[in-house]
Amino acid sequence: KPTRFLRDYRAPAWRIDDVELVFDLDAAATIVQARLSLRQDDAAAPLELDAEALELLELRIDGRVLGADEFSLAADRLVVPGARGPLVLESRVRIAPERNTALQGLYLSGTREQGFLLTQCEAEGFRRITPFLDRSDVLARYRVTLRADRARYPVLLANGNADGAGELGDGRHWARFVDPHPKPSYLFALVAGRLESIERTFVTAEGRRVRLVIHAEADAIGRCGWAMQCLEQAMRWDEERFGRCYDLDAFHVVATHDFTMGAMENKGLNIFNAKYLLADPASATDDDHRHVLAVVGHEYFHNWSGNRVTCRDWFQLCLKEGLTVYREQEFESDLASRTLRRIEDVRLLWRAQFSEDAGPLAHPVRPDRYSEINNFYTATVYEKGAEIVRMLGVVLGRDGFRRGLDLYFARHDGHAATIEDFLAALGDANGVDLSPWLAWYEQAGTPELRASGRHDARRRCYELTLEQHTAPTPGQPHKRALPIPVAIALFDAAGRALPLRLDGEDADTAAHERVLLLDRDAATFRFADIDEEPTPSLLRGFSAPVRLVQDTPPPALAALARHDSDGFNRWFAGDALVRRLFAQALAGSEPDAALFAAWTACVGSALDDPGVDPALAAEMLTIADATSLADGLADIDPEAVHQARARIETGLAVALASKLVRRHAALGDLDDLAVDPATQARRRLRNACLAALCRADAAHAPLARAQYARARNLTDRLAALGALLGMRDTEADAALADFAERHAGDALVLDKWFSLQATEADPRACERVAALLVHPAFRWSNPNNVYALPGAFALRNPRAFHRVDGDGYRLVADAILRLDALTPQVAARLATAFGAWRRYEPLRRALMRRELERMLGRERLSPDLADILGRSLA
Ligand code: HT7
Ligand code: ZN
Repeated sequence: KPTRFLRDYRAPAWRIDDVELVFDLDAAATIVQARLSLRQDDAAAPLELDAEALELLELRIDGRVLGADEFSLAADRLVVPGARGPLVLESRVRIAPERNTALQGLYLSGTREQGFLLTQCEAEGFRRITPFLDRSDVLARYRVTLRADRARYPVLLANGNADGAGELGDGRHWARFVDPHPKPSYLFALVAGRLESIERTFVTAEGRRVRLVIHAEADAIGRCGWAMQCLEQAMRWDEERFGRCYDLDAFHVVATHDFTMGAMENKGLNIFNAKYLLADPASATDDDHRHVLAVVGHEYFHNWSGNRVTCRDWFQLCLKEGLTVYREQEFESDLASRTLRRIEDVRLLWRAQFSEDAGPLAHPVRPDRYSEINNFYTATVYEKGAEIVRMLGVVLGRDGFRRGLDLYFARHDGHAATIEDFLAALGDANGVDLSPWLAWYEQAGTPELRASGRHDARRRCYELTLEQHTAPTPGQPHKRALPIPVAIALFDAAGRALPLRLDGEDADTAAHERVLLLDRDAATFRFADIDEEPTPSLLRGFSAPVRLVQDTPPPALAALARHDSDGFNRWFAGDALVRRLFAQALAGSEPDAALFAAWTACVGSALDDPGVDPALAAEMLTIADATSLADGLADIDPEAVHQARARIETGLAVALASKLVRRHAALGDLDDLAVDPATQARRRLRNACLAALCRADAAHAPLARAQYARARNLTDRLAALGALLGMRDTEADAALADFAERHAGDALVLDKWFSLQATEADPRACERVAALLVHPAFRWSNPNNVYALPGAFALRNPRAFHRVDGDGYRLVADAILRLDALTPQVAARLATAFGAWRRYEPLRRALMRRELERMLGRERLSPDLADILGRSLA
């Protein structure tokens, strides 16, 4: 595919005001009739429509059938050179949903006999349904009629409000939908098939009665209750926190097992990967329950941040995704544990985004070029995009941010907007110029923030010097200084937060926590009235997505890890200690005994203190993963990273064994089936204790065996199985077999079983994965299976993937090539596992490069995969 550039953006030459679609649905051959009312804004521009994988049966303009010489149809484009607007274009095309394994456009979920039809149109799938101006700045009103065999497709759904239904004879029926809200084509959706549903009524703050309907196949409908509760909570929360109400008579949600991503926010008809919709304690873990809450919220929140106000073009993808991830994070933080959500988000940012930013696939949050847009649904666009919104929230404050968002929605409702529009609305509502923040969207790479403090006893002040530096990334050799908000508190020796008054400020206004803005390469902030050397707590709540390098001595970090009033920063300080220990272990030296003792004492005190949130204690016990610990390293030897990490992790467990036994026992009597945040937090801690104990000493195996045998929920059963597998217990294989038998036929649970084996930090996981690829429950055409097995192996098992004999690389490269012929988007996602190849030691580097070149040398690669491989090797 040719590269597209942001700088080449032109407003559409033609626009579509109204769309009428009629579908005659059938898995083998569906006929789509479209009637488009087109307007011409640029008299010189020919009519060019996007069209892919369509068999064109007929084309008319203003009722007249066009002859073959009046238009041309190439691989991706339908051109009508002589057309002059305004006009009505009618097309009739045939498509084959059951042969659509790319899962974009109209496709079949499940089998021809049992499955159902559905669509996925973001980003460019609508052009695989009908010829169209398939770009997000063409907003049209849709009227859609679905016709199908009633017995085979009893449920018919499309966006908008229902507008009639009836019989057609021959056992066929029809249903019509009208969507009053103009929308871009990527938000179009239809669903047809045999589905069951659950339903509730929701009355919005504006008084609208809305039918909430969740649809799933018969064997899954019993697991939709949790998602319904989450949906109601999300709708209420968006009204209360952001003043956003729902705007149609019905909101439909559908679960499918065949989906390349998490879910899709189609207007009034969200479609979900079953993994993020179905949940009950027997078949979903606590984490799954929280993910359902977050994803249901995320898709619902898109109704405003994405649908009512959409993106002008795909370069602006972060406009809807960054903002919606931020809204989702706030939703979960308000409803469950804010500290836990923040720790998890930062862990994800470090693991997925910082590493993306450090390699050849690095790109700005708003890319300025792309060849395949599907490859830009990345951690950078989503997670770093959300971090930018969070920073704006920090500098504007809660009320200022709300004012700004209100103005953004009011100004751009029903339109397609840009990042500049977003910053202008937030700035205008608060009387500030936010244009310097554009640099965060335009510049790739993770800034390094250096902080050094100096206490001046004579002048009773504390000087904090902050410096920023961003290393070059592909295509961006020189970096600008960014505005970096640094939330800070200073603690005295007794752990009390000190009033923070900068030199020259009024004494009365001193707050105990404040935000410093570093908006140049370096700056020094001088705090007055500081009598003794304070302990600085920096970047509180992780106020900016930077790599913090601080000169805070270990005893001060240990003090923060014990007493910081910000739960996130307690964990953050503990993590800083872990990283220093890890650096020593990796260098081959014995970890500093005092440092080790200080760290284990912090974790131990979190374990002992009943006043500490158990979720925080669990996180303090769970050290950073290998990918995140290797952040910033060159010539990585994954085996050495594994050994160094294991040494620290096991050392902690051994040092705290008696405390772990005590806390594990004390947490013994939890309600097995409760999923409220408090119970989840205690269960999390209990399972973190179990994992640590099993790591410390094989003598604890009976605890894991007993938990496996007794478990009544999936969280406990899976945690016990993981512990047995990790310690290579003699009963691990029997437990694995038991688990597979117990959950046979449950695809989502078996995916966890696949993942557990694929991510076991043992080089032999490679052979295990190879064997599981022919397991009857594994299907190459199912993205969840692929992400759970070869995907988990490639992206979450660095020790085995990077096996020094290169077998891990070969296994994954073979899988990618096989997948590319089926579902290119999934193949491309897996191929990102090779992206960081230049950061590894010479042998691995050569082996990875060889596999990249082998894949790139294959004929007929998809544009998706060719793009990732080409950029990786550039
Ligand atoms: N907005 C959704 C994106 C999405 C997608 C993109 C490309 C191909 C398939 C896809 N399925 C869903 C997801 C979201 O809510 O962020
Ligand atoms: Zn989204």
